[in-house]
Parts: sequence; structure tokens; C-alpha cells
Amino acid sequence: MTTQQHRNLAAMFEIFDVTADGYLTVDDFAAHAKSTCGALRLADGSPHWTTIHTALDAWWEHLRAHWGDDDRIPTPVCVTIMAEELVDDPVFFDATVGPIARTVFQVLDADGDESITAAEYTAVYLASGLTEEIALGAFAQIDADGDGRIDTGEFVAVVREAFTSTDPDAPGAWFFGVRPS
Ligand SMILES: [Ca+2]
Ligand SMILES: [Ca+2]
Repeated sequence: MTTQQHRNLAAMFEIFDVTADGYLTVDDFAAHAKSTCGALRLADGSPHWTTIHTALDAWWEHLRAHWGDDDRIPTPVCVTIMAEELVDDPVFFDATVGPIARTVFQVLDADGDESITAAEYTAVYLASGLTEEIALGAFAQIDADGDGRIDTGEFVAVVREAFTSTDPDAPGAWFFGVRPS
């Protein structure tokens, strides 16, 4: 794991730490689930809402299983656990990041044709308060082959990059709200 990968993970968990006290708790993960659902405008109790909440819960439980019985984990320890134990663990990914990524893809793909157009992409991000310029810039980066559509493969690549990229400008660094520093 490189310094940059560590920095990406650290930036991600800093955002997860909504109480900003240097520790992560189940409440932080619940708050992050809530803000993610808010950004995606998912109705309380809807199937997508449930998937996001279940995945963030599972994420917390995976971290806690590697840490012990404590109700709070220092944020730097979460980074280390992710880097050393979870990033390459398919069981972890299938229970957490995978369902989140599929849900985000389905929400963005408003017409359900298995690809996301710039119009579909910006509709969601403008609704959550980002500017069109930022949304279109992110879209262009994720649309790796530049055909004007984000397909599943491009999306999965971005999600994988969010955890493994050594490039601070990789579009994956933006997933989960992480921006290149
Ligand atoms: Ca579509
Ligand atoms: Ca494309």
C-alpha cells in the first residue's frame, strides 16, 4: 500500500467521521448512510435506502471484527485495517462496497438501460447541490473511453480505484465524496 492509497483511505474515513472526534462509531456509519441516501434522494425504507444502510452497517461490523469489542475505533486504525485486511477481501467487498456501487449505478441510470448518460449523471449531482461544471468534469473522467456513456465496467473501475489508486487525480478518489487533495 502506497502513501497515496493511505491518503485516499484516510480522506474517506475523515468524511465518515461526521462527529469529527477522531474515532469512528456505528453512529458515524449510520450518519454516512443517511447523507448518502440524502444525496441520492432515496426515500426512507425504499429498497435502495435499505441496501445502503445494510452495506454501511456491514462495513462497520467488518472493521469492528478486526478491532475487538470496543464501540469506537480511532480513525487511523480504521485506515490501517482497511489497508491491511479489507481492501483485498472479496467477502468484505461483496457485503459492503459492491452493493453500494450497484445501488449508486442504478440510481444514476434513471432509464435503466445499463449505462449512464451525462444528463442522467448531472441530474443527480445538481439535485445534491454540486455545480454542473464539477458534475460534467467528473463524468468526463469516469467515461474512460469517451463515448458519452458510463457503462458498468467503467463504473466498477472507478469504485476499485477509490480503494487502490496511487493517483491523487484518479476519478475513483471522488467516490464516497473523496476529492483529490
Ligand atoms: Ca441510462
Ligand atoms: Ca464510456
